[in-house]
Amino acid sequence: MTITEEIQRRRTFAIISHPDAGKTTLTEKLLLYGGAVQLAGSVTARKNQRATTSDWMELEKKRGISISSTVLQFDYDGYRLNLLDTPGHKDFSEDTYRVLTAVDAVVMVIDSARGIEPQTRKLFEVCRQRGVPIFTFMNKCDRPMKEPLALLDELERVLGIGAFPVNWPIGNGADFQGVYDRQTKTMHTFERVVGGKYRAPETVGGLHDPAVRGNLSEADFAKTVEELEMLEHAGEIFDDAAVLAGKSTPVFFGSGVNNFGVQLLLDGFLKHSPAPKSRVMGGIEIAPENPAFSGFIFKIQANMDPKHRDRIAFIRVCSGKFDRDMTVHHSRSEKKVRLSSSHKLFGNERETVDEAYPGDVIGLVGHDSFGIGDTLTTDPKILYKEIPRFTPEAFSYLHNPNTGKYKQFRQGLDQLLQEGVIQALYLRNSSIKTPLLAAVGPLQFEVVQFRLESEYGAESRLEAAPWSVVRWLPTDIKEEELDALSLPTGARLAYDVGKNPVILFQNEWSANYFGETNKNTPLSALPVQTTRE
Ligand SMILES: Nc1nc2c(ncn2[C@@H]2O[C@H](COP(=O)(O)OP(=O)(O)OP(=O)(O)O)[C@@H](O)[C@H]2O)c(=O)[nH]1
Ligand SMILES: [Mg+2]
Repeated sequence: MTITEEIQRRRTFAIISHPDAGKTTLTEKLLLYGGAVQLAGSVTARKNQRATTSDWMELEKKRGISISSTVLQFDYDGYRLNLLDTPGHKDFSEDTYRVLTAVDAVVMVIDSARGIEPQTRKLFEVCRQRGVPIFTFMNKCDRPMKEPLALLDELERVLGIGAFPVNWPIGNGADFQGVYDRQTKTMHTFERVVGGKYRAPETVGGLHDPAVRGNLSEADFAKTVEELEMLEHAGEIFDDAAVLAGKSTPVFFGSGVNNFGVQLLLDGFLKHSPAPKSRVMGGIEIAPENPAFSGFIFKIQANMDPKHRDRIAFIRVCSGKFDRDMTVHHSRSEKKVRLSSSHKLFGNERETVDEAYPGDVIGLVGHDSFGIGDTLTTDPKILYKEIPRFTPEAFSYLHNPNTGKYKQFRQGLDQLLQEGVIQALYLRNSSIKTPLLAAVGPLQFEVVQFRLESEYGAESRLEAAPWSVVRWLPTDIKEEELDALSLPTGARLAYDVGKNPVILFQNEWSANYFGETNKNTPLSALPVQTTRE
């Protein structure tokens, strides 16, 4: 296959939504229908223990929520898919936002009983800014759902995006039978299978075919026919250009847990979603066919495999071909590095990969100098600046109650810090050696504690810190100038890991007051990305 053919068959996408809409469940069902797993590990299989391929972390299985994004690569119907399941909770959104820089399209999952929820709206906004094409899956139609027309209207009204229903639900809640595919003009009715582990048996036929109608009541059938006529009457057609520009979203209905409509979503997505495109950086366009290999690291994760206890840097390949053992330029260290340990990923399973193409996400092991946002390339002129930065809003001290285990505590914390989901700050002129952790949301601290214990055998104790706002000072500020600053009550000076000075404030008001009264010392709400000596 030529490089162009390899690129054309790649589909790299993320599944996003508000917590609990069913992303992980849908991911598992896409794997089932994509032939990547034989049996879907159902979330509901055992009451409090879930077994899905993408929620592999101990705490995810226990809580039944996603904490960290997961990469799943598999082949289906001639395509190579790189699928990323993301966490919905806002405390973990930093990870989700980074994933959005690495994908070419998203599937937005909506709980049809709830409609557009706040976190979906935020994620949608990021996709729109990046111009990422969005495909919508109206999930949980097996529960009493909102009227399908009202859901479409919500997409248009709340998100301001055009919505094109590719298929339409037949029945609703307990009477949900399947969907009508408007493009092929066929009814697809499904049978429920226990736990949704296997593909749902499906009957396909024309709208008026009595064999396909299942248990649909006359009233429901009449309603479906009427709605379909209305849609036809509106005369809208599928507009590929508008979808690729992120101006219109194809809408699919179904139920992930019951496997209804999953195949139609998968096939529809593959048909209409884009292959990897050029990326623009600093006004220069880098086409995927560019002969130079290039990519950027968007995620780091330690201890994915308890057998190995190492850290993986996830890189999204953007141009050229990756060959194992190749030597590349590493942007952060400005050194040449040889990439010998490369893996394709499937949840927490990995397998050595010898080559990769634009669109692929691969895992690199054994490079402690790699950080989030770094570019790896054979052409040092290429430098990606894709990774967004975040302002922490939660602060807490992390104590080590067991001095005998200081080494495990420190090593564990350092490795988790490298993953970039928490930051450590150090108070200036303080004898306190306890790290002050900063994160987007407090749940992240619980994750750190749990992982320190389960992955490093280190106990820890959290202590609330009195600040809620952090601002970065100019990087060229001198120590004497820091001494001379007059801070509002309760505010403290501290340093981040790059030794950049910051001010911790008790609240927004106090930060604003400082800004007003110290016009010569501009503060930044976003972390600076330099390291001071
Ligand atoms: N009734 C019904 N329940 C569903 C459906 N899909 C998922 N669920 C349930 O919804 C709950 C949440 O599902 P998940 O797949 O974990 O949701 P998620 O979006 O991945 O959640 P986070 O990753 O934590 O944001 C689970 O209890 C699922 O069994 C569906 O089609 N119908
Ligand atoms: Mg999930």
